[in-house]
Amino acid sequence: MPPHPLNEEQLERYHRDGYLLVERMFDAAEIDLLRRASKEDRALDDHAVGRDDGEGGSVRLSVWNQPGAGIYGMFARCRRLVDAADQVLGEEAYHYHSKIIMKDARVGGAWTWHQDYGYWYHYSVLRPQLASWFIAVDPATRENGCLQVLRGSHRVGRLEHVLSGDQAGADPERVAEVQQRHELVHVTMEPGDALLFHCNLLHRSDRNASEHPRWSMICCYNARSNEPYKESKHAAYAPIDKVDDELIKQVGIKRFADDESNVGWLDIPQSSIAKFLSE
Ligand SMILES: O=C(O)CCC(=O)C(=O)O
Repeated sequence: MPPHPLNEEQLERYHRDGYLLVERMFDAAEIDLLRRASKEDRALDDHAVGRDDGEGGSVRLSVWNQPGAGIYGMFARCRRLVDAADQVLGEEAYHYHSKIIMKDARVGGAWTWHQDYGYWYHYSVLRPQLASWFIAVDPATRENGCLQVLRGSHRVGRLEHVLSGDQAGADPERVAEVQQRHELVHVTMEPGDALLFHCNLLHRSDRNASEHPRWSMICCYNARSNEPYKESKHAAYAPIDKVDDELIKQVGIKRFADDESNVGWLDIPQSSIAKFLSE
């Protein structure tokens, strides 16, 4: 039985609200290592895909399917995150994919209201039994486009997603109704804070018009029994080789690994969902 990092009250909040914010999930040394590694990482930059927001902004993101043995893998595989994912999914969680969102100062684009499962449904995943950890690498403020969520909106179930420019967003008519009934929360975060959220939670963010970058890492987990029923964009089941939390510092300090090369970068636009929506 894995340890249970989340207590009853936290679990209850996650299931009620569709998200749980854990402050200082990672300490200053850990998150500094992630920040330095990601900002100096040529491979991350080389594999970044730009996504226009249709409002003049653009956000860069790099996505990969295998957690790897470098510092990104240490975050995605650390017990703190994975044991909590096991808990909220109610069974063994596996790594579905990870990404770094590079929401740069002044130009970092907005995200429209969407549910992750609005996308992942189209990648042959049967049930909305997935969750993601959003880790703040930089401070996330209202000014630099922090994540916004509609509290409890995961309970409305999967909405249809429609294409608008490069982005697929949840059906605006439904979103307007959900907004009347569910509180809008701006999730401001300090570096090292982490937000665990349900794959049907409606979320968005504003353009980063500030002078401050808002980078984050998102690790997505699926339930073992819910792996895609056929080969798809993101990973099929493979057990996570969990690592002790101390390894983040050990690997991070050893550094800025040259061993991230085989993580299965996805150099394709996020909007590949367009393929499904236009059919
Ligand atoms: O970084 C953000 O503001 C939103 C990212 C997001 O919603 C996603 O990657 O699905």
